[in-house]
Amino acid sequence: MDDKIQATLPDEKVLAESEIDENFKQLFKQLAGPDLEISVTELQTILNRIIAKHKDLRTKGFSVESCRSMVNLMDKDGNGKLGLVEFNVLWNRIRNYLSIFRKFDLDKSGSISAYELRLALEAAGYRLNKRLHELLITRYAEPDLALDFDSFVCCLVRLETMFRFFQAVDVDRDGVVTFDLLQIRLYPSDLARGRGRFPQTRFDPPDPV
Ligand SMILES: [Ca+2]
Ligand SMILES: [Ca+2]
Ligand SMILES: [Ca+2]
Repeated sequence: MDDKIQATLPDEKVLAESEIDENFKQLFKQLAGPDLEISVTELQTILNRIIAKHKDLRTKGFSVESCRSMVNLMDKDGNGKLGLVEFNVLWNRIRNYLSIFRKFDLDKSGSISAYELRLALEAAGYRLNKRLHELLITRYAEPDLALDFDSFVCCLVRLETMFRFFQAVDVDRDGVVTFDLLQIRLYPSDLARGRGRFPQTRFDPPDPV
């Protein structure tokens, strides 16, 4: 099997505060409370309230750990919470993941099997090798080797963030990133939080697990 790991992802719209529609802003205000920031536990409450309405999805709910991991991945300004713009990006991703989940849950089991995951990721633009697929299953699947909805979301948030980060720094798209001081200055929060592994001159996409 081809060992190359690639992703062809559509550009992600990161809307500025002024571009986000009023309904979403109102929703955000209710969810975020007076500090206008969504904390890890607020995110957990929100997501679990949403999935409770979708009875066709298999899940034991989003754990604090998975919500913390998502906040860390989406927290661009590094304040440990999600502001309006950051939450809008996550919200749009989750909506997209929900429709992918439904579309590729071919046997309507409410979960995503290893086979369904492969098809879903391919449709989403990822070409992963066998080893990475196995790693994802090991990391995110239940004992029956299928992913619950919450694990699927966490898996895709991580995968997408890693690949977008990689593409953002791989400006000449040759699959190899050479870090220089300028690039490091552009992504200080990523580096500070130790996202990925950074060998001295080359950066290959890290295993997103
Ligand atoms: Ca809050
Ligand atoms: Ca933030
Ligand atoms: Ca299924």
